[in-house]
Amino acid sequence: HTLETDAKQRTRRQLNIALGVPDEVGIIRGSGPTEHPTRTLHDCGNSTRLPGAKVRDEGQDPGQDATVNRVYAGLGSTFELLLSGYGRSSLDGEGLPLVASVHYGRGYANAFWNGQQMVFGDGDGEVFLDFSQSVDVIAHELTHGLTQYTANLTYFGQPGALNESVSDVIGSLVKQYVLDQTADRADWLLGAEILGPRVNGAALRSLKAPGTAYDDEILGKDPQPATMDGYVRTGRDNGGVHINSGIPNHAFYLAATELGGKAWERAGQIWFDTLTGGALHEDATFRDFAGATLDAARERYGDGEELQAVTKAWATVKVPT
Ligand code: ASN
Ligand code: ZN
Repeated sequence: HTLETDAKQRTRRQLNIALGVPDEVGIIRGSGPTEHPTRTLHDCGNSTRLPGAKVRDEGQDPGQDATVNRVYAGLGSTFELLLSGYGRSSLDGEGLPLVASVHYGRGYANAFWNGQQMVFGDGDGEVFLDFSQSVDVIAHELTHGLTQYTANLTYFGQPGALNESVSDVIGSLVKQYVLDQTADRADWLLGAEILGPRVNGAALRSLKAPGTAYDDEILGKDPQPATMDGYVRTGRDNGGVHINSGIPNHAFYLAATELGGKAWERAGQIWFDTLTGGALHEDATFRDFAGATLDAARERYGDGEELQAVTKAWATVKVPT
């Protein structure tokens, strides 16, 4: 990654020299790809106005608010996996500053990407805890930004479920990267740390066993299918984006565990290449996406065990390629 970044910085310097711009101007933050994140954290103070009051800038030491500190660290870990794992400088590939707001609303039980920044609620404390407590949830929201700048998958039906799935996949990979876990040791759960005391469950979702994350009087049973046999046709949830994402989620899990080792390395690289490589249509179906992962695997690793593992994974979840 440093190669690409250095080359771009050299080009910029050449351009600055040609334009008669002093050299220091070329290294102003935000003027090109950076090797470090530029994070800004805001506190909504339980209001729903965004972004709220600025509470921490990049490079400032941790303060008293654990939520701010967790989100700051989670944004940093996600930035680091994108850069050191895949050579990408932030969401847009050009060092885009990362903005997040915490304490959004009162007892707000969700987190989201609004097209420009991340937003985190505190949860109600009974069903959901502070959404910053799972690093995979932070990375999930941030990945919606990455998708927006790359494949831009339409948030409805199958492309919507793929959009959700790549957020879960990279969410889980960031957790594994932070814990330095191999695929066989990972929990493959999304939001394991944010289910409250009144809920009977392990997490929001499971990539290893979709449909088993919770079974509860308040939330009901985890509705996710693991294969096309359980595909849910519905108009709710933007056409089931958080439901049918179980199918591509499970395909990733199968490919990653078949390959073994660190899931962000080969399986993660193939999914990253698929998302960012420009071959996907915004309205990609599961079949389109699966085909694109095979192309990405072949392109990067040739006709070897990677291609085999990915082919077998899609066959197991019954998505045709
Ligand atoms: N937390 C949810 C998500 O990122 C919010 C939403 O429904 N868009 O998927
Ligand atoms: Zn999402």
